[in-house]
Amino acid sequence: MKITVLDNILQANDAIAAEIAAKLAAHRVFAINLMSSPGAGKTTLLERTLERLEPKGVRVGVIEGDIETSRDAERLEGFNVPVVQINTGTACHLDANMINGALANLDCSAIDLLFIENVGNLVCPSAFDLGETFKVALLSTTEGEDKPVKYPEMFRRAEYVVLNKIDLLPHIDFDVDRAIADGEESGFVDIESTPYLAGVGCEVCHGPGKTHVADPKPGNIIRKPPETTCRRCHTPARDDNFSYEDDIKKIACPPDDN
Ligand SMILES: Nc1nc2c(ncn2[C@@H]2O[C@H](COP(=O)(O)OP(=O)(O)O)[C@@H](O)[C@H]2O)c(=O)[nH]1
Ligand SMILES: [Mg+2]
Ligand SMILES: [Zn+2]
Repeated sequence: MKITVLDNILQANDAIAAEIAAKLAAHRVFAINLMSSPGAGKTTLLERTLERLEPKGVRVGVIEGDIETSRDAERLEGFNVPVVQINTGTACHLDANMINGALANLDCSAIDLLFIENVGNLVCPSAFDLGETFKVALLSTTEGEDKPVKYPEMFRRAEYVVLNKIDLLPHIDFDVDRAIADGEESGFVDIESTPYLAGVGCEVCHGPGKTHVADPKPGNIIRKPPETTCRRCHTPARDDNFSYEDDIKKIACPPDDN
């Protein structure tokens, strides 16, 4: 019964989101729904972005979503952009109905780009379409590299993910490659995105899993990567059952070759 109710809420939301999308398209407004956990740096990113867009003459509008206060809207006061603050009260996400209300206070014919700063929360904001052009999820290094894998919907539904606070990388234990790779089927993505994982794990035997499944040529297969290679991914924290001697047999290709 509960599931039916939730479906209805999301359906009603999607209908309003579709109207918003049509309205924005009619005014040629590009809209970005900015989502992250609290404090990941959404407002800071907006500040830095507005600094850069203002001299270029891009006409920007902002909708700020917060449970309480208009502090984020106040931070943008120095910029010559219209800002509408939504206070959600107890709601932990923005929905399309709230955006509809905010748009009544924003002249869509006077803007080219609309930023919507969602409520800081890695869970439900991703479920509520707002009629945006793109969803952008921010992940900051101080949150830990496991957040994409623990909150998969947020990072799966976002068209773009921005990794923020990279200036802090030298001071904290955050593995950029793993943050990116955890969202992928096979870990290794490509040499630019995940250089650390190149030649690690199953990739060492046959390249990225997806590629191998599509074209399982036996050429270029390394039969037995050294244990140190495997242990770069199969750390005690990630895989406490890992046994090099047993597990190496499972990835042999063909299987009886090891
Ligand atoms: N070191 C560092 N701090 C940042 C960065 N971006 C934001 N912050 C800080 O993180 C805190 C939260 O930022 P804020 O923009 O309010 O996050 P929001 O809650 O997602 O809007 C503030 O103290 C910012 O100064 C960054 O790239 N590096
Ligand atoms: Mg903010
Ligand atoms: Zn919520």
